[in-house]
Amino acid sequence: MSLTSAQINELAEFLDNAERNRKPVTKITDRFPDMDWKDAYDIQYALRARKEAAGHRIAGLKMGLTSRAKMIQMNVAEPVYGFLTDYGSIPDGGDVPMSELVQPRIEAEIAFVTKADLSGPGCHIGQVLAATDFVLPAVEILDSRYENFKFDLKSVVADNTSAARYVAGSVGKRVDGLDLRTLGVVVEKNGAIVATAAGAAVLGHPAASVAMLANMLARRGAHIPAGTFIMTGGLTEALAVAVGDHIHVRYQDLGSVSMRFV
Ligand code: OOG
Ligand code: MG
Repeated sequence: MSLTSAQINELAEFLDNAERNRKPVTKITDRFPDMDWKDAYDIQYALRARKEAAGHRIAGLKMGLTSRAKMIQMNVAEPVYGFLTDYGSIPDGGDVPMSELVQPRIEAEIAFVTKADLSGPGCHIGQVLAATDFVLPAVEILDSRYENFKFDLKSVVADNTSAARYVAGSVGKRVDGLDLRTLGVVVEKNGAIVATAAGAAVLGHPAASVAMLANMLARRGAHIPAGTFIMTGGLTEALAVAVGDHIHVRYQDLGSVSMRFV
């Protein structure tokens, strides 16, 4: 089935309101069980247009559900992409106000910043590494607009893949001397280690996630422009956080990223 453009816009407004009013809703496929993949991304693009019309800027792109840990946790089997907003950015070491969020979860990721355009189809790791300016450590703070993070893949695509906040670290490294597959990551919550992972957890190599993004964008006639900040997806499963929690993620070769939930 294909939704009408009136339905696409109505669903984008519905999800935008859920975010702005911090009122979680039930997944939209309950109401539109026959919506297709194009409908799901059409809703996400309509949501993105609403944000821009409201004066927000798009600050980057994200891939999600790129690791087995995340696929198992969310019971889905395919990666998805979404966008990052300017108001979602939290400085490294900064405070994350819980009053603005409903049910945040954090995940450690590796982010890329590109220096050349990347286009699919057929985009591969070699092209991604050649087009990478530097990589950064990053933490995504998800906040699903669906009650208790209960969704299917189409619903979460429409909801901009639960994107809410993100923190990028400040140590940018060129990829030449790095083996991103074996790069280790240690997640600490209030001083205790709560998760560990290596870069290969994301599709065997985080650059494969960027290549997949270029190939997915190509289906809509879009590409990744030079200078894009891209989060490649959670390396570990997402961890719930509460007021007072301090998160500190250590990255081999890339320094660390931290934040406090207030
Ligand atoms: C969907 C977003 C997943 C990631 O890094 O895997 C994501 C969700 O789990 O709510 O951003
Ligand atoms: Mg993520």
